[in-house]
Amino acid sequence: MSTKKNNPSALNEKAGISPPEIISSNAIQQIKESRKKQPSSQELIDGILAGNITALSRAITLIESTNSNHLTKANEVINGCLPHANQSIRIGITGVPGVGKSTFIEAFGKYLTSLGKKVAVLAVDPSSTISHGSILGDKTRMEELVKDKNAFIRPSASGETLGGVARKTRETITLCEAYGFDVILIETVGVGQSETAVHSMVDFFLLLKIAGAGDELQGIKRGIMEMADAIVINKADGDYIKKAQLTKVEFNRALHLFPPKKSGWIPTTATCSALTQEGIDGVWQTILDYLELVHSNHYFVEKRKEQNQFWMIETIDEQLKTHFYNQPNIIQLLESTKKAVQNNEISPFAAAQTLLDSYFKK
Ligand SMILES: Nc1nc2c(ncn2[C@@H]2O[C@H](COP(=O)(O)OP(=O)(O)OP(=O)(O)O)[C@@H](O)[C@H]2O)c(=O)[nH]1
Ligand SMILES: [Mg+2]
Repeated sequence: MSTKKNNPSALNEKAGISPPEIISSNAIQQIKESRKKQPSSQELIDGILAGNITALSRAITLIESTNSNHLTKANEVINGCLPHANQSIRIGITGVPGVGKSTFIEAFGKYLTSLGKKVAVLAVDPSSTISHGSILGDKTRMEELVKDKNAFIRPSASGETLGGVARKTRETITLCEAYGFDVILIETVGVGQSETAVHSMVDFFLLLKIAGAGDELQGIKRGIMEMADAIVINKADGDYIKKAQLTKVEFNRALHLFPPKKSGWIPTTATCSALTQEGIDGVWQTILDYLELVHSNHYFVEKRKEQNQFWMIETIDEQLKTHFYNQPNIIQLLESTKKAVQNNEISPFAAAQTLLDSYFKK
């Protein structure tokens, strides 16, 4: 090893060429320092409450982490933020791919920041685990909002299950509220169960549609329409204005067939163009009207209380399931039992019972 000094290896650094800034020893030292200094949960809480966006991002990363060591710290941060949360308006936005959700959020978000509001944009997209983020993954449709200092955009957490992704978003809301965001927009894709999850974490649920396409074409299930507090027909511009208005009337008629909502709110329909921003202010006015009603009849507070309970139970369900499926003996037994069930050697119920018995006995 002592010969190393005289070794004329090509790998040795040549005199006269200084390394580029990015790998200079100074920069490396800085990176090492910042890695060493993992902020404590109290530092993160203080940072979030002081409006430090780096602290917020780091805390969200902690929530999203699958490392079980991070769980305690994440919970400490959430608990520390909780007394300062609950002050925002949470709005869920859904609609099938291509309906214009991202463009709408860009226009709506910009409108809100122009009113002096601080806006956070989150997403619930369980497919992001597979596709690495289909919604909010590309921020290209939110070019302006990304640059806005009063806006914060965070793509969907990638978890293995919808439950996991949804819980993480739910916890992220708490942090965003403690930070001081006035409006939290949560985007989801108009298919599958993610709508139900988002519906149970927001105050107002907005369904985006486009003119001309029938319900089947738009792939929207009746249940999603039933959840909506407003249906907005997007892309009402150019040649589509008339068509959009007709579609609006149709949806209005359809909405009357649904049972009345517990909130006392009668869902509204409107048209807008995320592209020209026509009608965007009207959507905000509708939300303000809604808030006025649900504050005066106390539904707002009641719904949030119910949602808190719901998320407690959901989290228990989720964690129990995760714990069950991660037991080595269950993993093993599950494989062989699955085959037995497929071959009709044992009934699905008896098989489930065997697995559960094995879980509870250990
Ligand atoms: N004419 C018109 N086009 C629009 C409007 N809003 C969105 N678009 C266009 O519709 C296309 C899809 O818009 P996006 O905002 O990406 O739609 P999305 O719902 O976010 O789609 P996914 O992220 O794939 O789910 C883009 O080409 C937009 O430019 C609108 O109000 N009018
Ligand atoms: Mg999008």
